[in-house]
Amino acid sequence: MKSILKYSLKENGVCFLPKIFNKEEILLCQKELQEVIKGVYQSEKAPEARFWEVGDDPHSIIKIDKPHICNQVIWDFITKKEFGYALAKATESKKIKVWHSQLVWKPKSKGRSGNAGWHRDSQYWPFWSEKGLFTAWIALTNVTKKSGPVKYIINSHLWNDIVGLDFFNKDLTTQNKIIRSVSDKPEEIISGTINRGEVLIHSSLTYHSSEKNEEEEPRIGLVVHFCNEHADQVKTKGENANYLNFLNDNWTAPLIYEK
Ligand SMILES: O=C(O)CCC(=O)C(=O)O
Repeated sequence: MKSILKYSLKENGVCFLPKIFNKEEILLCQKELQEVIKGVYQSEKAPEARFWEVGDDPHSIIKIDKPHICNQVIWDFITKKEFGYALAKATESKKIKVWHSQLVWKPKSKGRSGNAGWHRDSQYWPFWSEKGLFTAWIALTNVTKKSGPVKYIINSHLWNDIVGLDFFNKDLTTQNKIIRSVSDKPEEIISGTINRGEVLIHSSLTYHSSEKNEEEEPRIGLVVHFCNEHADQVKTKGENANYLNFLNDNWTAPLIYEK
C-alpha cells in the first residue's frame, strides 16, 4: 500500500494501481494465452509477432505481440471497463485507446535467459509522439523479488535518450555501466513486486528492465500499451510508414474509455 501512495506517474514516471482483475478472470485469460502460445488462435487472427515458437528453449522469455487479437477472452480481459476507467484516472485522460499488447511469460530462467534489457518503450515507436503514451503491466501471477519483476528507474522519464540500451540485449551488466556513466547521481530503482490482478503504469519514457526468474513457477505479465487524447501520430518513412493504419479498427485498437 505504501508504494501505491508513494509514486506518481507524472512526477516519477511510474505508479501502482490497486487490484483490478479477479482470480477467475485471470485464470481464464491465462488458459487462453496458453492456447495462443501453442499457436491456436480462436479468432483466426495470428498475433502481430511471435518471439518464441513451440519447441524453442523452455527457459526463454515467451514474448508474443498483440495476443488480444487472437482470442475473444483475452480481448475482453484487456477491454474490461474498470481497467479503462482506472487507466484514465491515473493518467488524467478523457480517452484511452489500447493500440498494442504483449504477453511476457517468463519461465524459470537459465543463465541470462530471463533478462530483458533496459529500455524506454518510446525508442521502438518512431510513429508516435512522446506525449500521451503509456504502458500498463498487468500481473497474471504474484510477482516476487525472485521472479524477475520489472524494475523501473524513478524519474527517468525526464532523462535524455541513452544510446546502447535495448529490451532484447540480455547483457544487463554492460547496460548498467552505460546508465551509471550518464547519470550523475545514483539512480533510484523500484521493483514491480505486485500481486496477481494488480497493475503498474509507466510513461513511454521511463527506463525499465527485468532480470531472471528464480522461482519454479512462471512470472506472467500482460503488457498493454495505450494512448490518450494527447498522443499524436508522427509521419515516418520506410517499414513503419503505415504501421498505425489499424488505429480505427476496434478489434486491434479498442477504445476502452471515453468521457
Ligand atoms: O515483463 C517484462 O519483463 C518486461 C516488460 C516490458 O518491457 C514492458 O512492460 O514494456
